[in-house]
Amino acid sequence: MRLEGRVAIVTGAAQGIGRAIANKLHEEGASIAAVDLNGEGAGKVASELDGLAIHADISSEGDANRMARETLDRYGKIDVLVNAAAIVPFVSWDEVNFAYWRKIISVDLDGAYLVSRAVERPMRGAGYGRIVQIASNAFLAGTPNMGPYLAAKGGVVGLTRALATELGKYGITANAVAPGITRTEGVLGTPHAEAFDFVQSLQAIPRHALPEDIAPVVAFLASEESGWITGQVVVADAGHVRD
Ligand code: NAD
Ligand code: 4PL
Repeated sequence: MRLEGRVAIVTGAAQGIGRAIANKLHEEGASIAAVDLNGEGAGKVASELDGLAIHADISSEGDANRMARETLDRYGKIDVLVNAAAIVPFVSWDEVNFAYWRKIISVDLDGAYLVSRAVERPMRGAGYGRIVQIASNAFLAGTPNMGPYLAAKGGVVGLTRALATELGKYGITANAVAPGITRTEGVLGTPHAEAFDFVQSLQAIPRHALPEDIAPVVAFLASEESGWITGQVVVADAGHVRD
């Protein structure tokens, strides 16, 4: 129970990797604020975990600030932010236009900034915080059909380094977990679903990744005991990409 007495916000908690993270952090003792654009899905997860559901769009500054406020109203503090909400696109490069580029950047990068900023002030006041972004090994591998996503996730790595530098003096760490292709509702609903066997052939461990393979890595970085690690990206992909 590494998170006993802790309060954790998890964005993208309605399904997939975010949902597995919410479950894991709750299992470790944390109170959970489940945030999602899918309000019904967030409500279902929150009720399973006796947590707080927040229907919010992370790309909206007003929603991001309301997310922090509602969590503080209910639980009185924010110890952990895990930002797992994102659009995971499959789009050929020739189909990418500027409006689509902006859409992906606004959720996958601007959203990461907005939710981090929203929790920063209460964490600073408390002198403690753990911020964990979900990046992707696609940024390292240069995975096809995800152009704006690669750019956004690279930006998330830069944001993570900036947050670590700027907030370390307040007792706040910032890290990212970079999963490889993982069996989630989002990805299984796209042509990425056909890539699992190929990617498996590049992994050291020959099976498909599940959201439950990612959640324990996040739980460690969300815990007090990871306190000497900050500004890092932990790749969790069965050895697909190695730097
Ligand atoms: P998913 O599509 O299954 O779930 C994403 C969740 O985020 C959904 O519930 C969706 O409603 C929510 N969401 C989307 N836009 C939002 C917004 N603007 N505001 C609030 N909520 C929003 O995705 P997943 O595969 O579970 O991915 C979760 C995270 O893991 C993402 O950051 C993704 O980039 C990352 N990731 C996924 C994979 C993979 O292969 N599944 C690999 C590497 C990284
Ligand atoms: C290797 O982040 O990292 C497909 C879909 N393949 O979302 C990802 C790889 C996908 C990835 C990702």
